[in-house]
Amino acid sequence: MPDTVAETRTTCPYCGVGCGLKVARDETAGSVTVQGDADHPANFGRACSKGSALGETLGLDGRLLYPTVDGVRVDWDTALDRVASVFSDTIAQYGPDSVAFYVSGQLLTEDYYVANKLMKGFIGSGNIDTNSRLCMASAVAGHKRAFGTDTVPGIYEDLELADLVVLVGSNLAWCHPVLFQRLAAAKAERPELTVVVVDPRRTMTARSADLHLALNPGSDVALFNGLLLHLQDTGRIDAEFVTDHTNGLEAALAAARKLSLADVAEITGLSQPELRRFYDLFARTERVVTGFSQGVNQSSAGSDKVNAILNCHLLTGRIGKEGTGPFSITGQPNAMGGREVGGLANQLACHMELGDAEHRRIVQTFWNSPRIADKPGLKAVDLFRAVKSGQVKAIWIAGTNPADSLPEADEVQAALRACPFVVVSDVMQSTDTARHAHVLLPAAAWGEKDGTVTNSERRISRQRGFMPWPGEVRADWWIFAEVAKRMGWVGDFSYDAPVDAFREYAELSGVENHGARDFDISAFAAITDEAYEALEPVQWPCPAGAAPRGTRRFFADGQFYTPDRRARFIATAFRAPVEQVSDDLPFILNTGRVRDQWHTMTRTALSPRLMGHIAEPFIELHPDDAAGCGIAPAALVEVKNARGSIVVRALVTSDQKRGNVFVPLHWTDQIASNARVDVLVNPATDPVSGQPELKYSAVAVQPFAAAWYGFAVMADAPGEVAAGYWARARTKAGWRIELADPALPQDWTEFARTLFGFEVEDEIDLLAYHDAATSHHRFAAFRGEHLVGALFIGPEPVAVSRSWAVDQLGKAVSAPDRLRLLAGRAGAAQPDRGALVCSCFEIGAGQIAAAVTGGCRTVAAVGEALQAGTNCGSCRSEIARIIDAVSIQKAG
Ligand SMILES: Nc1nc2c(c(=O)[nH]1)N[C@H]1C(S)=C(S)[C@@H](COP(=O)(O)OP(=O)(O)OC[C@H]3O[C@@H](n4cnc5c(=O)[nH]c(N)nc54)[C@H](O)[C@@H]3O)O[C@H]1N2
Ligand SMILES: Nc1nc2c(c(=O)[nH]1)N[C@H]1C(S)=C(S)[C@@H](COP(=O)(O)OP(=O)(O)OC[C@H]3O[C@@H](n4cnc5c(=O)[nH]c(N)nc54)[C@H](O)[C@@H]3O)O[C@H]1N2
Ligand code: SF4
Ligand SMILES: [Mo]
Repeated sequence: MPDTVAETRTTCPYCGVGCGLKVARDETAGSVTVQGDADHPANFGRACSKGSALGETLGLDGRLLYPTVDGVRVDWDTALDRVASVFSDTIAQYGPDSVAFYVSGQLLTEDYYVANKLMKGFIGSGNIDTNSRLCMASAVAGHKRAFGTDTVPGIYEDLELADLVVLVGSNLAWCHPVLFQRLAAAKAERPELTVVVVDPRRTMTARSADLHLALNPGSDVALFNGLLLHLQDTGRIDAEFVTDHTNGLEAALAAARKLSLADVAEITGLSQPELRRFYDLFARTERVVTGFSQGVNQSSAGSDKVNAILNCHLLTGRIGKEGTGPFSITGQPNAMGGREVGGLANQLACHMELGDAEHRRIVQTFWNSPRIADKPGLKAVDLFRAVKSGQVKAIWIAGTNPADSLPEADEVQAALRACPFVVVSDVMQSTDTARHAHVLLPAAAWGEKDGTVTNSERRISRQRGFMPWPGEVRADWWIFAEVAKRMGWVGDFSYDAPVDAFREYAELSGVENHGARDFDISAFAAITDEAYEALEPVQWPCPAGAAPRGTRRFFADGQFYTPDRRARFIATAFRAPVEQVSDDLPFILNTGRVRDQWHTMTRTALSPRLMGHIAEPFIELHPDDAAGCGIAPAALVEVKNARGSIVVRALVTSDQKRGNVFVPLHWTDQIASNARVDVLVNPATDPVSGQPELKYSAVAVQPFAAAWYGFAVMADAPGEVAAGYWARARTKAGWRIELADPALPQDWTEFARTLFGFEVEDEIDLLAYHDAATSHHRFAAFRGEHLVGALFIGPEPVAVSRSWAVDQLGKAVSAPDRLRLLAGRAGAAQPDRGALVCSCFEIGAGQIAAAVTGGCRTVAAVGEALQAGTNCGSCRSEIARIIDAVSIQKAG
């Protein structure tokens, strides 16, 4: 390795798998390469497409670099004084509950701890909630009801050691790709390992499963209640475990008995043979792991769904043992850490409860704080309603983008507009939330900041900085601490470095604990600066006195954290989702993620590779529904209900059930004209957890009446876009944009110049082709030899090969080829690459299909021929799907 290359071991900032990464930064070239860390026990060297593309997201394009107040750049003192004084004045005038923080599972533990301490222990309000309310709250509530505490009993290895893995409401292949790869590798080695996927959609994960149960959305409680009864009635139970270590079975069984198998079949939409097959499989397999994620949590019955699953594991005693257990798969890199520090409005730090007077005493004494919140604060959805109603008058949002990610998102925007004082800490200048901020605070980003995160298997890992800090960015913990000091609590927030907060937090976890609370990392209470710097990934608990390795699994001994140390069965009765479809709103809107984007795309959209996978917001709908609504494949669709409407591209597929549609949550106003799906989403919440029902809203769909459609590539960012529909994406050499509008522009040439952002004096050679009869218009713009823009317009969705057009940008094009380019056809010598499948080697669907036609029949063979799927492996299931599709075509 050359001298100028520095290597850093750190942790991925995306999903809750928490992969260790090795980053090599060439200080001379300024380039960064990222690969999986072979020594990290979460991933053993693997990394998915998003982790591998991190190097492409580290530029300063769009970064927020300086504090601003009312849009004007100021120095830090001015900004911090402003935040502290407005918060202090508001509290003085209206009381502590008139202010709030809304934070994020993407903050580091140290940031989170400091923010939570300030709000709950010093301001004295419970009004700090986090985007984990949208993500993990139902899992937390379910765990607490059953175990007395929010404990994930198992570890990743259990998925590999199990004989049956049931994935409920989890698209593991796309959302936790490295954990999925570990599972796939275990299955390849032991084909008897059976995978069942419970998801209304046929996802990439479902395609790879032995059994896919495409249940009706919202019906999981009925499915698992049926399973509980089956286990009981066939005697497949651990009677000793139930007698010695649990309470409440009778009530749970009584609730489950309300439905017969026929009722369960009716509610879930699954056939009785399908149900029996699943129930038998579960009953006769001892080593079962049930992994669950947002199809479970994001529901008005989320907590009951969680407990219905936990009930089945308690009845069979399949918990805490190798290869068994319920497993809540966490979303964000520090979703778990946020739960530990008590970021939710009803918790205190270190798994202590705001509602428990003893816990309040312990924490207040330790913090030596003037007051401590004595009641839970407002939960996310209610919090923003309170902002709208004026009850909350100052809000500080850090590391999350609620204008896009909360249900009823236009109401959230209205709340932010109405709020007298909005502070936003972010790493990006322009987000849909930041545009409402009175004070914008520039945070240090991944690669700059330092601290710890905890992954889905309770493993604490270090994120380490390796980049210089640009502009005047600061660490989130520092920003919160500086405001706290300015509010008068100087001594209580004098941390010099994240390690100071970490030590304090570790110490608190051990105070008056003695095994009474699961979360204990007091072994680190006196960790030295050097040891923190060198900290290896470690699973909690790590109590003081014990070797800091941690116990690997919880509950093997049957000891839970309830007062009588027994686990609790919870009686769960099936309830239908809150919002129902009707003649006017006949479709159930499901929402979620795609493989290569992260939430509101503030970082993943910077990567051309990641944008190459799916470059446009879309709606998946069943072919019959599409036909019934007059929607052709690739047409634009308006999706709407009383809350609002969006416009997205139709992806017609039988992977959807009839009557169900799916739209990803990712696209925002920064990237598309009108595709914020949360505008449509129902704000109903689970009564126990407060988690919103993000997966079930009623909508109508109809064709978006476009007079014309367009597609363009351009070297510079699009100028003014005079079109009702647009969606843009970065490419290697510039940008691509999809366009459409109900009205024709006056003059296409003018339209093209404006779109490309050309000034009159620019020396541009603009070639045009018009076919008045067919209403096709094409433009190609050259600066010297080089193509700097191409625009294709037609009355139908434009059929030009996107990958080909993207590849032409920036190329020198000779005169004869310019005409071919205008024709928008790939030359014979340039086969169409098709939509990007393998982000790592940039291999498209067209190339893979060609390889399959040429004889490659397995994923491995495609890998050998094209390299596709041989690096991060995130696309292997998509390659398999193409092999299937092409083989069927050939056979047919
Ligand atoms: N690529 C990518 N990965 C990510 C993220 C990302 O933004 N992009 N975000 C991370 C975060 S924060 C999270 S929380 C996780 C989420 O990870 P997942 O929960 O796996 O992802 P989702 O796509 O939100 O939803 C999972 C599935 O739930 C299904 N579902 C909907 N309704 C129901 C139902 O009623 N019952 C059942 N059983 N299933 C249902 C949906 O069809 C969907 O396929 O992903 C993490 N990983
Ligand atoms: N319809 C629908 N809605 C959903 C979901 C769904 O499945 N369907 N899923 C929900 C779930 S599970 C989640 S987790 C949320 C996620 O939703 P959000 O949290 O709103 O989404 P992100 O895009 O991750 O927002 C993170 C913000 O923090 C900024 N940021 C990045 N790094 C840092 C940093 O170090 N410090 C600071 N201060 N800021 C930083 C980013 O630029 C970005 O603006 O969405 C929820 N909303
Ligand atoms: S699976 Fe991918 S996104 Fe998740 S932590 Fe690992 S590399 Fe990051
Ligand atoms: Mo999440």
